[in-house]
Amino acid sequence: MRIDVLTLFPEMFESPMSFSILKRAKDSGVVEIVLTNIRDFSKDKHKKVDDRPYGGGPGMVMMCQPVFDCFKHVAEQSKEKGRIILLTPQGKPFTQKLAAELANEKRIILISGHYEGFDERIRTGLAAEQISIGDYVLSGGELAAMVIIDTVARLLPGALGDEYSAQDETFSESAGGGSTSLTAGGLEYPQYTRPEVFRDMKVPDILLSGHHAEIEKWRHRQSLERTRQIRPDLLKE
Ligand code: 6GU
Repeated sequence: MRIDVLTLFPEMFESPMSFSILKRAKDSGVVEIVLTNIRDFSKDKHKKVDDRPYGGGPGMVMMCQPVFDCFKHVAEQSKEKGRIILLTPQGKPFTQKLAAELANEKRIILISGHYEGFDERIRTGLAAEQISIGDYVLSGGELAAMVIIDTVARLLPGALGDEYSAQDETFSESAGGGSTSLTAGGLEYPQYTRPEVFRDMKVPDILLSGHHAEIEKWRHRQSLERTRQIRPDLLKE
């Protein structure tokens, strides 16, 4: 899969992509991530990319020219049109389901804004869909783009190494990984590892009992109870 990112801050992406699963997915060619700096396409003599909003109001708005020219340059690098996605708090919510859908694409093009937002003609002119990663405001779309890249990349075939994929099979009902916290639409049950007792806190007896059927039942009950307490909205679905 090819993921293009149009951004004013390509350097922000370096560290998250240099570790763990994302690094391996990149190194093994499962995913190709291409960062392009929008500012390089500004035709303004001061490389301006934002301006004051018509009608007044606070903040600055991302201008059409640099984004349209940057997009044209990026689009032409591959025959694949791809899904064109604008990162904004006004977008549809990013979910595991949407991540799975994006993981089926050959290419996605993420456009990260900064400042108060994008000139509306960027969305309409590029026929971009808008995605938000949650109901809070980030100072830019870069962190949102990284969240999407990480979530999508780990779903690609071959992205998770052997030690992970083996676990995935054990928990085949989970939303996509041994380390996921979502189990069949609810929250994950509590996990423990060695030692059996740490500072007087003991691992539940049931987990040491070897009764696999009972352990499964316990985990299911724990999962349901946690979901009811913390995320009742997930049970209504
Ligand atoms: Cl995609 N962008 C910004 N700036 N803030 C957000 C967001 C995106 N998703 C949630 N908050």
